[in-house]
Amino acid sequence: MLPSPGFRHLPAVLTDHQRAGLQASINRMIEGFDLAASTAVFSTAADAQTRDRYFLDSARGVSPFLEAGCVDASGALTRPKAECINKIGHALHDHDEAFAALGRHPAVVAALRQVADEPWALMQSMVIMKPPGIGGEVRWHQDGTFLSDQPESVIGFWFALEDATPDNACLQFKVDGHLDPLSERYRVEHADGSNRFEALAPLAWPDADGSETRYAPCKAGDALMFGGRIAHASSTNQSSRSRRAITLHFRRAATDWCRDNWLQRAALPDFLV
Ligand SMILES: O=C(O)CCC(=O)C(=O)O
Repeated sequence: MLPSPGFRHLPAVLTDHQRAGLQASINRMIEGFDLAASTAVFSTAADAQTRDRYFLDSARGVSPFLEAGCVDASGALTRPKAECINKIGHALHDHDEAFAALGRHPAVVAALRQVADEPWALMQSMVIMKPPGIGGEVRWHQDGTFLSDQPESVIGFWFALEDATPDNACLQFKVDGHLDPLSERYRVEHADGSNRFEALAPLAWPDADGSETRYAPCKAGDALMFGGRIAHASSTNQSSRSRRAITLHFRRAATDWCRDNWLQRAALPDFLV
């Protein structure tokens, strides 16, 4: 296994034109969503099995996930559509040209090749919407918990589509978190859809006093690159400023993708860079 990297700030990766193209794609996706199906899944009345199936199927599609508290008792949205969406995942690069181009962005490919000069496979793409006033917290986690290969190689990229600061919930990292062991793995038994977290090693998330936390503010167009072990999080967006971002997760193409990862691309062709 290669050493798991910490985080790197890559300034000005996206031009204004590229950002506008990605935003236009996202806005088209949102316009096209019929949220009736999603509100049923995210309403408090939905059962866990329905929710789990929706999540597993999103590995191959372009699926909206709703913010908590956005659906009222009658199943209606309580805010404008775009403000009710927490994230969109998880195979946008297989369905949208702008996202496919982002996966092949020369700065991304060059950064991956610096880690290992060999083909990489893009496994997951996601939009994190973080709408103003409601965008939900992303709790401390290690990406390797949810995306696992052998030997471990997962690397994430996070692209700021808008300025991101501590005020509007920019990403935060655990100081030296890349040196930590992987604390747990999320395993899915695809035959029956059951899932569980397997504890691997004790790990403390950063203290609430902020002494072990490093904020990673970004200008619109900047990117962050980080390995699968470094714990990261973001708070609720309580500001009046939106904080849209895109994440991509790659692995070295030569590794084995774990069969009990929740994310299985099944018949989708490999996306190699
Ligand atoms: O954008 C965020 O706030 C969180 C993203 C994240 O944690 C991830 O992609 O793993």
